[in-house]
Amino acid sequence: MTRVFAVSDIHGHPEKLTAALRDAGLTDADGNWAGEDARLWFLGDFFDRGPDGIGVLRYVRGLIEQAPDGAIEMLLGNHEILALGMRKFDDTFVPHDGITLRSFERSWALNGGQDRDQELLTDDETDWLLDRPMLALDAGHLLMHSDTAEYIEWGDSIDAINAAASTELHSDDIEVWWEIWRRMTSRYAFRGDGGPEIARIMLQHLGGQRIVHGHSIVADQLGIDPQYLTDPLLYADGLVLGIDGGAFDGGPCLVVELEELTAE
Ligand SMILES: [Mn+2]
Repeated sequence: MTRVFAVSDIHGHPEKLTAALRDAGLTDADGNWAGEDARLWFLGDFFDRGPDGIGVLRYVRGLIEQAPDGAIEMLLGNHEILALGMRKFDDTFVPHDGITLRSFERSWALNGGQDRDQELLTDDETDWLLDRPMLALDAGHLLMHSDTAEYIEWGDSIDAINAAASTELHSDDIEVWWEIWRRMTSRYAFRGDGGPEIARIMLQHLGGQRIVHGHSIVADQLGIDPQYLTDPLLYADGLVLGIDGGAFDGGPCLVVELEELTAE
């Protein structure tokens, strides 16, 4: 049976990613793909906070070339939207009703944007990122970057959501882009008393038996320092798996094998 893995929120730390993939047996001692027919999902946030988002992107694209077609896929995170929005719109103000000044440059600076990533990002890399999806389903797992229900604002199926978001990402409207960034930056939808019900509704609409997400650091949810985290967190009545180890904040890069789940 094909083994399926997910990793998220590498945030500019390629050295943590390469070590974690090697430990999981997905790459060899030289960092080359050794996962045979395993599948590996990146759940977004290559960029910002840590120093070398470009290094993460280039390493992953190299692995994709080495692996069989479709073995490695990447979903977009909010920090891809932020990095691409910064590149596209820079300090242009976003029109809105409030009194604060809004721009991608301001949000990018506030959220750990790195000058070097902006300087090195190529047109080819930008085009590739713009064609990545938001959501996927594999081995009974609904895969997404952010722990938010706002994805369903784009549509009522994975394909509809990916298509609608892709159309918006290919627009030049800053207000459209800002709304994508806002949606993907929301979080904690599956925590608390109402969390399991939100998760259940997402799974009913989009498919899968369990949601897997990054974006919100698992150690924060447990009230521990990220350096002590060793495992992902299953919560919301077992319907949701959080895998963001907090790599930029002293935590591990978790490469998580997903068990095969089948419909009841
Ligand atoms: Mn994120």
